Amino acid sequence: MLFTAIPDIASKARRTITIAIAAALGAGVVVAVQQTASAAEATLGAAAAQSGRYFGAAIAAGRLGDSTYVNILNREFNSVTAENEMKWDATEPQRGNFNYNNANRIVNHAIGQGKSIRGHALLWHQQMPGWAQGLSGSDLRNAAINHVTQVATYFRGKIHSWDVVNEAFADGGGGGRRDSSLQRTGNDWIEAAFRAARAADPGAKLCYNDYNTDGINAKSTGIYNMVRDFKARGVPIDCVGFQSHLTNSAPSDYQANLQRFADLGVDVQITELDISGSNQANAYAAVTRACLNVARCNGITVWGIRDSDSWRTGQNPLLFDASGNKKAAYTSVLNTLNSVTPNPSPTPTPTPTPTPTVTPTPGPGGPCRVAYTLNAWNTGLTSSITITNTGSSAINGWSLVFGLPSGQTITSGWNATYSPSSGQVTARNVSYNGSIPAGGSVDIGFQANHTGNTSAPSSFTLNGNTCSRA
Ligand code: 9MR
Repeated sequence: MLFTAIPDIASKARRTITIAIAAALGAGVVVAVQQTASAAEATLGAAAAQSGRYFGAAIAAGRLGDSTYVNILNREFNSVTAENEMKWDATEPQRGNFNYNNANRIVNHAIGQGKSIRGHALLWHQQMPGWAQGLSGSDLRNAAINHVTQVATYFRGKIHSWDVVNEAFADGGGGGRRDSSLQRTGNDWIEAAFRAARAADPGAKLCYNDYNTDGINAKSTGIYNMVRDFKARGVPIDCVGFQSHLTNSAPSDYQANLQRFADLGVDVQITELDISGSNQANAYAAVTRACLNVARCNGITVWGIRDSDSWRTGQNPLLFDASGNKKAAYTSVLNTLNSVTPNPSPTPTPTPTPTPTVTPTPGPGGPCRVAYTLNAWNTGLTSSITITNTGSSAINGWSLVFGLPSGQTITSGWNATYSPSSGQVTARNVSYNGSIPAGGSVDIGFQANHTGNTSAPSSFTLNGNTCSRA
């Protein structure tokens, strides 16, 4: 088996390609390779995984008893976000008293179904608990940073990306910060939150998330300038979330806006997509296409499953109707996701090679370092792996080989394909992270079942070179 974001996705594509290649060779033609390379996947998650991306939904713990809802969730999505259950008011209702019951209902469901989890949101000026609303100055700052540390530590290893700070920029033309009690603790509150989150969960991507930032405008430019400044000063930020609560269409410069952030060296994610209006299906396709066109766009999350689950009451902005039927917008998203060529792209050739070979790039002392963090519970575990290129030249195309300890079986993964699911595993780059500049790093990870042995692999080999361990 070969795993990308959820199990059997890439394996199906690979199987199809292999069969097609055999057929093509037998028939003396090769054109079938190209046709089957874009074989249609039947669900949003599987279709997105063809290019190493996720397709997620915001879900509510309170709806997990609704079988129509859960059937769609289990079938279609390979990432989930808690719509409200990981927010400050939900997780720390009294100061220092943490309650993860509802968040864990979502986390456990996701893990049980082999789905990855997007964390939302560590700090936001809304949905602060009453006790925190009454604080200011250093008292609030300390409470906020403690909250980040506690929550990110509790979920360490289970979250692929965290919205560390949500909606801190003002609407309107100024491009500056929004006034809030958090902002009044000092302009550095955002970077303090990111540093605390990194220390608590080094394996999660750390995102800034906001709305009305979907085109190039004063607000998105204010955020752009913050990200550029953070990158220049080494503040740990990995991604920017574009909520994309849209009406009728995406801004014409939607893709260009994503790309300018990506060009700063961060990933971009569509985090709360919903679109109302009569042009809905086209607009959904345009947003999906834009993400596919930006190599650093990791995935898309829609903000709810059925129209009846949406916070935009009466606007029907989602992909399924109130009865759980697929809408035209669903089909347009699925078709757009399926229009990509799976990665790695098979090239039509008279002697096709189904498995791409990676040329080892040996160097003195090994050109790589691996940091491996592991978080285990009863029968499951999550591993986060940071691969650093310690050589003096860029690595273009990589595969990381490691022996998974006995009893461990990979069920899902992110930012790489994993094959096979146990024993000697090879993790290969996906389309957007194949190139690691000298000194650069990529973060990958996976979830696995275990039968009691929760040890880490003892060694890692990148393109034939044994890596040092961080
Ligand atoms: O969808 C969420 C809704 O159930 C809550 O009542 C609301 C509270 O403010 O938050 C909604 O989600 C918001 C998200 O957390 C941040 N971006 C805007 C979303 C829609 O309001």
